[in-house]
Amino acid sequence: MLLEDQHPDNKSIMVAVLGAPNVGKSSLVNYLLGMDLSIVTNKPQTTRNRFHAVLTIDRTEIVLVDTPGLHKSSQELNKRINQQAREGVDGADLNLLLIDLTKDVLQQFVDFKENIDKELGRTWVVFTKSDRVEAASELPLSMVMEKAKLIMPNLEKHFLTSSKSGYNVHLLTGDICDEAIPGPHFYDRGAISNKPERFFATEYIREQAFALLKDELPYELAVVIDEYKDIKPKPGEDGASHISASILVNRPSQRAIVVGSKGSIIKEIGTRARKKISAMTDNKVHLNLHVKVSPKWFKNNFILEELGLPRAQDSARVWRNK
Ligand SMILES: Nc1nc2c(ncn2[C@@H]2O[C@H](COP(=O)(O)OP(=O)(O)OP(=O)(O)O)[C@@H](O)[C@H]2O)c(=O)[nH]1
Ligand SMILES: [Mg+2]
Repeated sequence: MLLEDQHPDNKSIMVAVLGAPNVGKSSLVNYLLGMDLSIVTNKPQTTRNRFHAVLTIDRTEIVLVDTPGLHKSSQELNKRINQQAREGVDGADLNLLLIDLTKDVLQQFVDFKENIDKELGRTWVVFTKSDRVEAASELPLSMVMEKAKLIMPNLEKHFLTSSKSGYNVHLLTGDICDEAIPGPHFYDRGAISNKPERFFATEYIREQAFALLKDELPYELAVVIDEYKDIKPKPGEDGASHISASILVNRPSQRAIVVGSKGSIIKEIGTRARKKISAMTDNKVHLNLHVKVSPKWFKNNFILEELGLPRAQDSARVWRNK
């Protein structure tokens, strides 16, 4: 629904942020937004749901669509995560295809074309992590682009960036603004996402679990909210959010690891997540965390839908022969 009473000079653009897992999509979204909204870890497949992150510069609204990293997998959870990424391009005016300079660059174009499995509209290439490559500004990126266009002919220009140092991100922002289309904004001024605070609360808990746990465990856990109550401030008393959440794991042995010795790990996850939720909501937060064994939750349609991951409509077509 469009907002009413809009300024006649308003412009808007929707930009899908795409690429393989771990290339730096969420880091770029956060840098552009100027806040740590999207979760970032050093592990691939951190982002599971696509969402809008909204940034307004003067009269221009940029709606960034953060998406999960596209990858090959025949597992139900990953198929649904991939579907989130594929649907992220629907309605986008522009796509940013992020390519990690620390990995095989051309292979990323080949893999992306195969995994996205649909025609993309206008697409710019954003080479990421320039700070991790020696003499990055001397890389023959124009030559790389010529080869990449043989794989994906609709690629337009490219940028060499770092979300760590901010290198060239302002150029990207400026060029995106230049492409914005005159017309009304989709979001109220001040709105930063289409997802509610409770979504980000689960994300911040999962982010800390990803950071503190290793091996396959991060991929076999999920977070669901059991209760989220906002208590309004009273005279002389601050308001607070009371949140109860469950970390779902696949096996009892995983429960013991997430809880940790004398509850040390779950306590640390809770402390770190609470700080981040509190910063986001600008409110005091009471966070109650539990660990629940929910065998094969990642194959359970009911739980996957609750996690915002509906069944991939075309999974049969996309994943045949794989
Ligand atoms: N040095 C450096 N590291 C970066 C940069 N951008 C991202 N990273 C790191 O790369 C890792 C992955 O970053 P994310 O932003 O989570 O990547 P993503 O593409 O969103 O990953 P998924 O959500 O798993 O698809 C993290 O450890 C980041 O800190 C960058 O410009 N420079
Ligand atoms: Mg991400």
